[in-house]
Amino acid sequence: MEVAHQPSMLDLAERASLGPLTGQVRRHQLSQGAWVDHLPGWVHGSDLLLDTLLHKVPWRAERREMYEREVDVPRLLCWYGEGDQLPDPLLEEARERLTAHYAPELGEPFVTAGMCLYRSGRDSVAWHGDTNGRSSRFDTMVAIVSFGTARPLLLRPRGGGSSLRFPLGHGDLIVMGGSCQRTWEHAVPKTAKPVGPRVSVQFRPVGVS
Ligand SMILES: O=C(O)CCC(=O)C(=O)O
Repeated sequence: MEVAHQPSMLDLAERASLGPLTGQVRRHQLSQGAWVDHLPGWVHGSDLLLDTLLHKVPWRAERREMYEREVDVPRLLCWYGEGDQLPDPLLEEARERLTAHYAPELGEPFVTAGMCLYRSGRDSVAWHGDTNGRSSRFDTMVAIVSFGTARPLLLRPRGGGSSLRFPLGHGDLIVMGGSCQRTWEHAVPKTAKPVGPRVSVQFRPVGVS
């Protein structure tokens, strides 16, 4: 995948590694039983991993129906299901560490890894909740680790209200939990600014997408 990318001067580790979660993740309580945990810079040396993700992931372009027309989905995608080997061992470690940290609340492991590549500011995802499967009726968690240029993830209550903004890139972690997928929506808007690529890795329990 040829996407121009300039490494961050703030993240020049020689090897990618994960920082601690306990005592570092900050929880934001939202309304209606939703919450968001946030930890900037969880992955140290995240730009090394960005390169691997850009080159090793078999990115796919998708099309979808909109207003009776087929249009390009404005980002590239890849899905790693249960048992699929992830493109870098650090991602396997991240999934294990998240499973261990959230086990008392989640009660099941993070299993799948959805990946999105935002090639430039023209790529985006519109307001939505991850409500396919069990998350349409039950509380769950979606943990997102971001690589590359920070792009804002916006969150707002379903049905309207003011939004929260989390700039996510360079190894940042966000976990959407509780009723967040049912009662809140999230989006990554387009930007006219000249931005580099961002890869989002979303870990979910089985049956949630
Ligand atoms: O880019 C992100 O981190 C959000 C991705 C997302 O909302 C999704 O794929 O459902």
